[in-house]
Amino acid sequence: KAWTYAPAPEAADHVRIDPRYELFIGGKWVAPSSGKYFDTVSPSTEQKLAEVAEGNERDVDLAVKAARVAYEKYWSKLSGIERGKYIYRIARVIQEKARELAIVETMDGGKPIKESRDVDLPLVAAHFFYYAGWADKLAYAFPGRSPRPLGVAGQVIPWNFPLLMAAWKLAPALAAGNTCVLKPAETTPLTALLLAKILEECDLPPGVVNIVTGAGATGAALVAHPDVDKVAFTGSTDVGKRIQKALSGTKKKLTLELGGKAANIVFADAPLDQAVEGIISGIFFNQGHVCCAGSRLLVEEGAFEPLLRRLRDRMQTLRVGDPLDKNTDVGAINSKMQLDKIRELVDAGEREGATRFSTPCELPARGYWFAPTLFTGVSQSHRIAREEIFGPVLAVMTFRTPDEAVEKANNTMYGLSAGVWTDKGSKSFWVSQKLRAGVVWANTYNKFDPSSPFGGYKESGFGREGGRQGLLPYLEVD
Ligand code: TXE
Repeated sequence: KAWTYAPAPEAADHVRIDPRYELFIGGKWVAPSSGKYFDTVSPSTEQKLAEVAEGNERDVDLAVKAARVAYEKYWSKLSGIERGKYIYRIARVIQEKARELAIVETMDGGKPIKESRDVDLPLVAAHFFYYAGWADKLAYAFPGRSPRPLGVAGQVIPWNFPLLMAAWKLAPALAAGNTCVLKPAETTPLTALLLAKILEECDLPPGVVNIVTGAGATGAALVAHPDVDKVAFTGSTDVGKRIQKALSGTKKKLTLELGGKAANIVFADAPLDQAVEGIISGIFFNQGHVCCAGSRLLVEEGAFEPLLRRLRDRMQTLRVGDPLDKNTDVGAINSKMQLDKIRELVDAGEREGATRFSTPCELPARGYWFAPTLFTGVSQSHRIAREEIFGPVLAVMTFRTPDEAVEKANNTMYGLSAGVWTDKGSKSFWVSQKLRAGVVWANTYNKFDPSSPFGGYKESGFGREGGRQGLLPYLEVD
């Protein structure tokens, strides 16, 4: 099989990536005060795409000040209808530029173009459209109460859905009347910077949204800034815990969306062909870089053999390779660091005695790749059954009764999502009531909608994003 390493020519025609990006502060492109830049690299080619400003404490301070001025002088005084108009405009321009944004997302992050084109970008636009609609209806959202914005939101996002996470953070914050400082992840800063250009094109008043790129230290400076009123973080459970500690005793409101180790539970009466598709998309979508990935498959014993046979057959058809190729199912691992983490956990799985099966495929010599993998013979104490791998690796276990399925599914420190596959509606309701997870999908997986709240139980975090509930973290509701 031939692999293409460079962007397909038709894709490259549709994007313009500047050689260098500055910080977006107070509506202007500002050089970082340290004078330092870092490279953002395509994980599928290891080619440098651009250099990006490394923001430090001083830059964060400038951005928070710009956001404060914009909040006091302008944004908080604007009517909901006017705020909504800006947000609708942003949604429309995102739709117009969806193709370019999808290609850049794929080049910078490694996800297959068919996902960035058909999932990420439509959802990004949908989030802005959805929250634009709430901007003038806050009083109806909370009848008899008086919802007020909090002020300046400091938002730190990860690299698995770079533009979608920016939309999840910015759209509700702006609709609720807050101004924002956003810190994108260091491996995927480009689409947030293209979004800044879209905000300029939409004439969003200066300072309403500021984008400060950089690594973890930039994020730490942002969440620690004394004039930030609200912190929203999506990322690792470790960093989330550190932020929670740092913020305790301050005035800041906090929401955390952290890791997961979701169980996908398949009963023997489930439509197995349909379940196979849900299991495959549940774990291999976006190379498994998904906080709600269905990374533990729990199968009722009677269905184990037929389901595993179908799963292995289906895994052989997955196409791994150039993410810009429209036929690719599984793209590149986002970074060398993430690849090392996946390898370490897979090695641990083999050492601990689980049986490995991987899609037979020839991986490109350059770039970061990992073949879709499943483990059988997994016990609950194995690291691959307990730790978030955040890669295309599925741990398969079995159960005999619905009670045992629930007990195993809940046997994790996480509680973000789960899936249930059964022909019986009553069983899916019974199981989903017992699962300690923020989202439960029945006979489907990875379905997202801006009107649907998303968020975790236990160490998967707290607060909800999406829906009317997604407005709450950005409002003081008296
Ligand atoms: O996450 P980090 P990493 C999980 C997943 C992955 C692991 C490590 O298991 O393998 O975390 O990924 C910023 N203060 N998830 O190391 O470091 C950082 O710059 C403030 C699950 O990339 O948490 C980036 O913008 N900010 C998850 C963002 O936090 C800090 C998505 C996330 O990076 C910071 C990502 C600090 N002290 C990883 N340190 C999900 N829930 O979807 C780093 N950052």
